[in-house]
Amino acid sequence: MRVLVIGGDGYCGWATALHLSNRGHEVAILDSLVRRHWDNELCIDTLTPIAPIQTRLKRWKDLTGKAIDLFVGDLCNYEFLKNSMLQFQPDSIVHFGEQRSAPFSMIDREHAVLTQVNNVVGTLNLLYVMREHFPDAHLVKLGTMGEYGTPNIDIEEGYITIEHNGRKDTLPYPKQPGSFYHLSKVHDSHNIHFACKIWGLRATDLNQGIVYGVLTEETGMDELLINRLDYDGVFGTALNRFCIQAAIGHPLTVYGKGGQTRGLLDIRDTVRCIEIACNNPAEPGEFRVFNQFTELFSVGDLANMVQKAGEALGLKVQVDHLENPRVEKEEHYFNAKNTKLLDLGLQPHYLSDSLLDSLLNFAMKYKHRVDEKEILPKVKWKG
Ligand code: NAD
Ligand code: USQ
Repeated sequence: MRVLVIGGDGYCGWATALHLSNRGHEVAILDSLVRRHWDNELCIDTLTPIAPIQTRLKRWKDLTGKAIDLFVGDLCNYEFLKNSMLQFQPDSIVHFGEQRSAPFSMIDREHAVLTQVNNVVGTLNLLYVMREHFPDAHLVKLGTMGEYGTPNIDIEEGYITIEHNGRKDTLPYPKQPGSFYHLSKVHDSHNIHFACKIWGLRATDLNQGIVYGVLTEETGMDELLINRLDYDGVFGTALNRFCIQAAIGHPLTVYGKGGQTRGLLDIRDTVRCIEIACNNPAEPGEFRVFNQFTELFSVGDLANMVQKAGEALGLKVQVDHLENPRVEKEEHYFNAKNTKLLDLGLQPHYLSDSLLDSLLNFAMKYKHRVDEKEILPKVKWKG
């Protein structure tokens, strides 16, 4: 299969591009490298020293003999996108290419607008290229569990059957996102759903939970293939951040009470879920939604697990409860379904002592690169 990985220089995209290439697919990466630019603007850097994309790809080719094509440019540039896709002729398009940080989208008006324009316009351009030139291709779009928010009822996979005044229908599950970033994903979902309905496109929206970990079979092959691992208060996510905080002796930064519960998954499962979605395409006209996570944890649970694993390695780990910079429920019901990917064969890597151990050891290896000033959150939802 020919798979175009949009956003293939990023955390999930890089691991996925290599995994698909290793599994024998013809892979191309399309990326504007804007994430590296945002890091520079914010004066932050990944824990790990990531090589330039061209160096990464050359190393991959030298190691495995497998070539990955590269298209450097912006998804929001329609001509560039169209020409790249006409050149590559994808069967599947895996779309990771968005601004993905909730705090980044809440910095100020400019960052909210940038996030929504970048994400919504990029996805809309892609839908139009598909309609004009690739009506049979399968779009595998990265959504987020945060589209649903934290309702007081079970979360289904995309749709819910409702009975109202004696009539019954299956409708899109209600969305209550918690940041302008998460809202951009909801807007994308609506646009993709509509495009499937009117043009007969086929799409899978993967409502992914928080990804943790850094090593996959492929990115671990060589230091030049190393993946990014964000720890800063803007792009760093909960469990990854806690491991790096533990490694440098910084108190773990639980926001508020810590009862915020989310779906999480290992990056080794992210790459596998994408492969499963590509291998089992949606039907023409179908807008299919999978919830892509393997376990539910509260932020407080995650901090306690890292504390325990860190202490077993001889680290002294303190858990702090900071004033919550976000507006979100800190204690709530959360029960989300996630059976569709399991039914298609996903065999999860559950969070284990050995994974925490390896992530903590990894963090300790690169801890000299940590800028402690970037750990505490600086962006507040209420400004
Ligand atoms: P990332 O920032 O590491 O990677 C995103 C990549 O997309 C970057 O390389 C960036 O340069 C590129 N990009 C952004 N806008 C672009 C544009 N307009 N044109 C071309 N390239 C563009 O992010 P990630 O953590 O790999 O996340 C990838 C996707 O997965 C996002 O859509 C995100 O919403 C989703 N997701 C991520 C997580 C997570 O925990 N990291 C969890 C759930 C969902
Ligand atoms: N949190 C802390 N301490 C921290 C960091 C986060 O308590 O140091 C809390 C947050 O307040 C929040 C939860 O942990 O309640 C998750 O925050 P996060 O920064 O780990 O994740 P989030 O902002 O939700 O975004 C991340 C990715 C995003 C993806 C989303 C999946 O950046 O791209 O869409 O996870 S989900 O959370 O399921 O929507």
